[in-house]
Amino acid sequence: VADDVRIAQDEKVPWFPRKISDLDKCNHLITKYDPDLDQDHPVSKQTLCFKKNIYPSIPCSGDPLPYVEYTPEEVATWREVYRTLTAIYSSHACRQFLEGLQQLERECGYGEDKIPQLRDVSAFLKDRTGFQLRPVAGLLSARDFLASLAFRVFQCTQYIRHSSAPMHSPEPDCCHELLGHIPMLTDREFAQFSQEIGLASLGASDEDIEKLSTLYWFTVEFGLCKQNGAVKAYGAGLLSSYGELLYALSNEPEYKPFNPVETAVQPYQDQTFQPVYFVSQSFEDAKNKMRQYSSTIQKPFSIRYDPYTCCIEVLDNP
Ligand code: HBI
Ligand code: FE
Repeated sequence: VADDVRIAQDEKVPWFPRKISDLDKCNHLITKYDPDLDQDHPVSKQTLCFKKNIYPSIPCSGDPLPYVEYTPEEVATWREVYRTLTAIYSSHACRQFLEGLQQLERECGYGEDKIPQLRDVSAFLKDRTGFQLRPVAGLLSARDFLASLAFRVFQCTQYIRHSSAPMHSPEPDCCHELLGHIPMLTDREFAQFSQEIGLASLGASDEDIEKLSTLYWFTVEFGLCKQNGAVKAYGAGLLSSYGELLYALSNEPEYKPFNPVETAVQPYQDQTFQPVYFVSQSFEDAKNKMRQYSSTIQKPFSIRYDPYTCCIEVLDNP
């Protein structure tokens, strides 16, 4: 209690979740595309229904994730995305991704004929790496999104892009989550890397959140890594985009070695392909570099995650 009071009084420290149920308060959506106003980005009726009705009422802990009945049109969109992407994974995706996807196909019902249900995928991940999914209605603020990673919770959209543009989605949808992110989250080293970005974000200043977002962008979303002398993709934004996956591994873009201090201030945008990609030597190397970087973020306290209680312990800096 004393800790709570002290930190609450220090107005320089933004609020952050201490226990997993606090994630119910990490639900600040960012409206980038308002489907009512932006006619260039059609969304399905079901997406609208998700966005407007269902999600605000789903608590983080407790009720099982809802099963969704997808329409035949939606399954057709999934099939096209699945077929197109799986055709190039073996040459373009990193080993951990391929192994994860294989396990999901064998043990979690992944395939082109049906859209995997978040409830099943969440249970599968929980067994592998302790990650669990939480349905979300769209883009969250960077602070809320990163905070959930600290608890090994991945906030995940459950609706699918519009059928008129199966290979493109301006916002995350379940194709991006299920094909881009989930296979990587079955890997222990990568899961730990993801959680550590989240832990670094708790109570960080807006400026540090901005840098951590950028690091997240160039690793978890658009990261490349060296494997057996070749460059492979591990970023979910690449692994869920046929066009950019081909482009990123062509000889057109610039590559730089992953180095958090430099990567954190690299400008980026989400409207076209990235002009530069960062290449890690391995996840272990990326994790060590990120840990070193995080230790330089100034906070008036330090934190520790207690895996038994899934709570954050706050410790005073000596
Ligand atoms: N919200 N739902 C959702 N999914 C994301 O991948 C996501 C987000 N909000 C912010 C974000 N990603 C990144 O741009 C980083 O800022 C963390
Ligand atoms: Fe993503």
